[in-house]
Amino acid sequence: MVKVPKGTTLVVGLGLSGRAICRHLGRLGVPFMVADTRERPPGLDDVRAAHPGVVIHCGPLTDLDLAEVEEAVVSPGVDPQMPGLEALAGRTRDATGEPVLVGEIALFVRAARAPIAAITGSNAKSTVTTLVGEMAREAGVRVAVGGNLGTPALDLLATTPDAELFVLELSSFQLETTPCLGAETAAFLNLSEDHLDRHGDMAGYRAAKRGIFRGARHAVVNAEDPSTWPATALPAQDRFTTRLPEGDEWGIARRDGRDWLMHGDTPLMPADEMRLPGRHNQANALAALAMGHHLGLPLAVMVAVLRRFPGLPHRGELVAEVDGVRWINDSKGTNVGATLAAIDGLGPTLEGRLILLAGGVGKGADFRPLAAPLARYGRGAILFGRDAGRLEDALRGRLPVTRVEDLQAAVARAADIAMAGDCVLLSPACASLDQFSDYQARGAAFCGAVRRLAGEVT
Ligand code: UMA
Ligand code: ADP
Repeated sequence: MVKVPKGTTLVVGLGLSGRAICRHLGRLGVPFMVADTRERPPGLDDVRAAHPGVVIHCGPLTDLDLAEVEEAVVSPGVDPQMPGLEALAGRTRDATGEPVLVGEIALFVRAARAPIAAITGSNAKSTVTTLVGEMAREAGVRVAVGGNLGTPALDLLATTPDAELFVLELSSFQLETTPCLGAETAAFLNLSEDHLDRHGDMAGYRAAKRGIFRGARHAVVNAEDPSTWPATALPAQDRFTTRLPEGDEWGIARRDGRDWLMHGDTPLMPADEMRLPGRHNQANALAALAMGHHLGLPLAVMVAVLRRFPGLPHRGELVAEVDGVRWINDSKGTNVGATLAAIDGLGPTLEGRLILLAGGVGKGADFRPLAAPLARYGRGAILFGRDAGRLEDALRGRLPVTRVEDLQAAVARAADIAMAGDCVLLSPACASLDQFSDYQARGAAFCGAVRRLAGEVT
């Protein structure tokens, strides 16, 4: 047994968040040690060099004696129920009464001196987070943007010490270990199946996400998705919808033959002047506008950002058009809800002409909701990766389905069957970790394969 000494904080995980937690505790002068369940975790050499003398335990957490640990700060990828940690459940710190087991965001809340705009949801978090950040920056606010999006929240405290606003994308993993976020504005965008392998069921997943509202002054919720609504009313709340707005909702109305983004009765901008395509992105824009409005950002500035924002890489990104076939990289479509949005966004112009490339780690999801839209819009589905068999079971008989070994083979197969006017969409409905380091690597592999194809053709 390795004893964690009295008064010592335990950092669990040596990934991006774990290293940021170590840097933060180092800056505060808090005594800490580190543990990771893996034999050779990714940040080992980095942490050894940055924090000489700090004890690092690699291996099962059941090897640790946590009887006197001051606080355990776990990384988002670490399940708080994991063997070795379960004994901490329900334990509180004598000094503060806070739970002994928390995550990185709890430390962030304690240290942050500027308001927080926080965004969660099964999908569209990164897009809305980036939009709100861009809107604030363009309005002259000193803003720091990060969280699940990439830069760990705790690093923002050091990189932007004079921040006037923090815009954070937060995952269910991060919210689960945050006792009270206290956001100035908190958005819960949508809920569809994801991470059931970790949260057990939809109720557990939803409860974790709803944590975004703890201590919030203002909520932004999806009028069409009651599962995003807070359990108890907050001081202020805005609702967005892709339908005609009721009351002062943010919504869409048809005026003079065009769809307009609206706030209640007030037209804001024609939806087709946004660079982001599709109905789902109009919902994302409305959520960002509602948050920005609450933060006091000028409408003209927000609209200008929506006019120019091209979208993030790997989210419905057009890679190339080869011989009349469009190839689209939606590698960030890592769950069924995201892939449905991508298909629905493209589908109506593509009756029978969509070829979907999907597969990877399904995280326990039910793939059957993909069957009906694919039967309508799809020419075929090409499946790869660990859960290709489960996808095939869900789609069999609804459209032609082919199983291949990997993404390279899927691209080659798609090139064989695609005809001019078709669209090949990589939107895997799965995580990438069986065959890639992350969704970016998967998207980059797809883009590379498509560009090679384009090179061979031209
Ligand atoms: N791990 C172990 N043992 C450990 C610690 C981690 O096996 O002791 C494994 C985890 O199970 C996981 C991997 O290591 O498979 C990484 O986990 P981590 O918590 O160390 O991850 P970080 O590198 O800190 O990255 C995390 C987020 N990752 C996760 O939540 C899994 C990143 O979101 C985020 O960008 C980063 O913090 C900065 O805040 C990625 C993600 O996939 C993009 N998020 C999920 C999503 O968006 O769906 C939630
Ligand atoms: P997140 O950070 O939540 O994963 P992103 O902004 O990165 O969200 O988008 C991820 C994927 O979600 C995109 O690739 C797209 O397919 C899908 N998506 C975007 N907007 C929406 C929406 N409003 N509803 C459902 N899916 C969406």
